[in-house]
Amino acid sequence: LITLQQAVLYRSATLLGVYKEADLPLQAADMCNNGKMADILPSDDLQDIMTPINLNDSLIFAGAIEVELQRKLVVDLRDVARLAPFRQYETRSGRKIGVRMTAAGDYGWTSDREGYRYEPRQPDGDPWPEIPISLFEIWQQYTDCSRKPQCCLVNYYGEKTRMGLHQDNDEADFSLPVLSISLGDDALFRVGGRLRSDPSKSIWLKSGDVCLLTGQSRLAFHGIDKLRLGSSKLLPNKGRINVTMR
Ligand code: MD6
Ligand code: FE
Repeated sequence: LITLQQAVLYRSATLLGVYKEADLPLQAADMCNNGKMADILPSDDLQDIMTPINLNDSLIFAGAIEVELQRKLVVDLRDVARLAPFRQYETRSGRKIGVRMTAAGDYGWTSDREGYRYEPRQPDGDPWPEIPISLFEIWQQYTDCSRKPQCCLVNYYGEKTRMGLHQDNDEADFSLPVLSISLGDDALFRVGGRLRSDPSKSIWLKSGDVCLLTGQSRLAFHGIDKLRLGSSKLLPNKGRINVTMR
């Protein structure tokens, strides 16, 4: 677990605080995981069903979501994309990010020449659509966290799209997990440690896999090195969707 000092350090770097208690007094951290820290996940029920792969303390539930539900998630994500189209954002330096992104929930992740941040509105001023219930149910099942995720980020990877090593550290409370769902083509996922230079391990994430960054791995550097384009039949135009809730 991160020390308090580290937490304060990370918090000062927070842009717009997701899970900021002052903004959301009804969502106190102790509502999560029945008052326990959210580091001993998943719920007991789930551990009976499936043992996750532990990759540098990230937890990977291989094949967690069956094909029928994967299809339903894609349908629901199309509805999200109708209200909040996938966009190609720029970084502060003006470089175009290869992954196309949209979001649902109270906040979406955006980036432009002013940098990246969580925003309560889309770049065109519209609010983000609601997080589909189908996705929220997966959050509930795998995190044992009674709080709703405030941001559901949806990333689309086409041919040759990568995601550089990064930490998910713009949230206000790192005792809460980040859950990811992979849909479509296989992707080579790399997870290291708290430092960019820490040794890393890799695994091919497949359609229907659920991955949790929680506890020791919550602030681990991670990224996507490459795709196996066309390895899945789920998305008619190939590619991969990764959904992360936090
Ligand atoms: C991806 N995943 O799978 C990138 N972040 O396309 C992430 O960036 C990620 O898998 C936080 C938690 C789990 C993840
Ligand atoms: Fe991430």
